[in-house]
Amino acid sequence: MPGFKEGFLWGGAVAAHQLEGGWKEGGKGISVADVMTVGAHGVPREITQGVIQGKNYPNHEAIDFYHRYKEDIKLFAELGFKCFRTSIAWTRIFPKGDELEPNEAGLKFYDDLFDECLKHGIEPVITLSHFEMPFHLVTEYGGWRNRKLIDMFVRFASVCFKRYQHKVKYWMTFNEINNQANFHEDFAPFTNSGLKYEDGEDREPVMFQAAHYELVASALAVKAGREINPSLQIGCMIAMCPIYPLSCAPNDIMMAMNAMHRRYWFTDVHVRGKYPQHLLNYFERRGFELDITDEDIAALKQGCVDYIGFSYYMSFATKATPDNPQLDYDESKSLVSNPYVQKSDWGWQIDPVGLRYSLNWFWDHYQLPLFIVENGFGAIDVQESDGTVNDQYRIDYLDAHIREMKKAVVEDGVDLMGYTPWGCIDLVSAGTGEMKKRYGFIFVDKDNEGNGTLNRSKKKSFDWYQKVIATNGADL
Ligand code: P53
Repeated sequence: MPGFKEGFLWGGAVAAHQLEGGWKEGGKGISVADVMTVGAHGVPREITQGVIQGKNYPNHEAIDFYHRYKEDIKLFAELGFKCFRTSIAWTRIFPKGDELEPNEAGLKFYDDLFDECLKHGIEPVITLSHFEMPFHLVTEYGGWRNRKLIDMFVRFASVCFKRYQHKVKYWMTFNEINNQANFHEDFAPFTNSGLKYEDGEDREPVMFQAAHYELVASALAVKAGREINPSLQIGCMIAMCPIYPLSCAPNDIMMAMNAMHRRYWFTDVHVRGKYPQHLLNYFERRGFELDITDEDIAALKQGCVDYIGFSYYMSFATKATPDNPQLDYDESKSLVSNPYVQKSDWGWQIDPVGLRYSLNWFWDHYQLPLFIVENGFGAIDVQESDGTVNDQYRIDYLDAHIREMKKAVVEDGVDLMGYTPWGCIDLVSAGTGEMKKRYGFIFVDKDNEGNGTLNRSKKKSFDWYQKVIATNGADL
């Protein structure tokens, strides 16, 4: 029976700031994640002016992977992982971000981590910037609203490519770069781009400017990476939540199309090396005058990505309304509930078919290899008195998504490189900072207040996923 290709990259995904801890060890600097407190569903994380004593900053210790990674990688090996996606904490390599020379202790940590993976036959898959840029770049430079960050990022990327080129083949530049399409809230602009808005500031053009500098930085990094070692594979990373029309009313269809334009133009620039005309027309209509130079335009063309990495958790829906004659998309207002799907406890719409749809959407648009680098079910797990966790709901979620992913490959002919479910070991939630929103196959004994032994144990889904990998997805 046809299925996933040989060498399919089964694995799991995490990000440095969500599991490492050791926030001051080995010369590490303070990152944007280090100044975010714990929140909850409906309670945003507070972004503080530096680290304030007495506040609960869950990323400071996280799950202490910094000291326990050997034990954790052993468990990943037992699961049968072919790859492990994590990020390099920028602040371990350049603690403030604007240094000219990297921090050797930070570089050494990732050398050891990657060696440990390779020892177990696990290939590292690395994101360069995953919501953890140096906080110093926020306070001193205003984050990515400043063009100077381009050189700093490219320096960081080049140091990493040079140092790890023989250990890491698969790279991604900016995690979920398109989250900031939701610029009315504070979370995504800060985590994507280190943006803190002034009161009353027109947020939208600032977001487009920051995203532009990041896209140029990404393209220059891709170019630098190819010059360092042409065998490196460098991709982008997009948060895919396909936006459906609520009905077949023609204006609902157009509204959904516009919404897709506004959330996914980032992929056009990464893949095709130029801005889509609809966006240039939008800038003009809105009177946005952005700093986009001829050199930038040339750079974008020279740094097109090799593959598209994306996360998929949920789908969205939208509809046209009379107060919005241009059918403009505002992510904080334009989304509606989809009556055909269920929601998680955090309100995320569960839609396995949407994954097949997304794979086809990317493939039809771009014909580049695709890599599902995040997918998963954040849920409250209950550990029984004997230590077991019966997370059948997680198995059901992942099973349904893998079945749809298989149809996309086998029936629709999509070129899929691999699948790395999110938070393969329980970690700190990015959106809420909670430990309680768990994704793992491996349970970590720690709660929202930071109590617990940090002990690791296998959940029911551990055995299930082990079998999925062992049979290359034949046994679901
Ligand atoms: P948490 C929003 C929408 C889709 C993905 O998220 C998102 C977010 C931000 O919360 O983030 C990605 O932890 C991100 C990971 C994150 C994961 O999805 O809020 O790349 O860092 O942990 C899950 O449940």
